[in-house]
Order: sequence, then C-alpha cells, then structure tokens
Amino acid sequence: MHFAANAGTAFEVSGSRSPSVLHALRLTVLFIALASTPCLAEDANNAGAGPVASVSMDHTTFIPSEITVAPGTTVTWVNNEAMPHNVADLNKGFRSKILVKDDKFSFTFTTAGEYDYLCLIHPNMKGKVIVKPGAS
Ligand SMILES: [Cu+2]
Repeated sequence: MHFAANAGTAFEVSGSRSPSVLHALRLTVLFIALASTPCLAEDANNAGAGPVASVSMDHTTFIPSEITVAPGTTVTWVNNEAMPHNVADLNKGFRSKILVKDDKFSFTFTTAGEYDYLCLIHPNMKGKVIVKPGAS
C-alpha cells in the first residue's frame, strides 16, 4: 500500500515536471530500436556466430576464385567495383540478387562439398567454395 502510493507519486512527479526527460527517453528507445534492427536481420542470415570468410568481386573476377572453409562458415561476397555482379551456385543452392558497388551477399555453408558458382551477368566469372571438415 505504502509502496504503491510512493511509486504512483514518483511517476506523476517525473511526468509533470520533466517532459524533456521523457522525450529523451522516448528518443533513446527509438534509437535502440533502429540500431538493433540491422543486427536482427544479419543474425537471421548468418545463423549464428560461426567462422567467416570473404570473397571480393573486382576486375570482373572473384578474389580469391577458390576458397576452402570448414562447415558452418559464413562466406560473404562483396562487390568492390562499379560493375554489377551476382553470385549463383551452379546447383542452385544459393543465389544473390544483383550486387552493385559495396553490396554484400552472405551464405552459410553447413554441408561439406564443392560449390561451383558464377556471376550470371558474366558467365566467365567463376568461383568455387570447398567446404571441408578441419579447414580454417
Ligand atoms: Cu559479374
């Protein structure tokens, strides 16, 4: 009873006296919501915090054109030039949208094997991901 009355009073005081505090609080909540949204989207794609590797797209070439990774590795392709590219698994296991400069595409390889892929815009632009237990 006593506690409840105090809590109510405290709420009223802060509400009527410091609207700026409430405003700041509201902004903070909004900021946290905005800041955490990309993280959530990224987590959904990455399926956890496993090992990572990256492949660059530059000079109409995947660099490196062949990488060997352990199962569970998330590979991120980054287009580093003005030429648009994409990443398409020959066995249709993964396929990115068209990536313009600085766009990224990630795929987590869970199953051992060899994954040949290419850029559908430049069919001569090819790469390979080898997924092998024990690779780093
Ligand atoms: Cu391309």
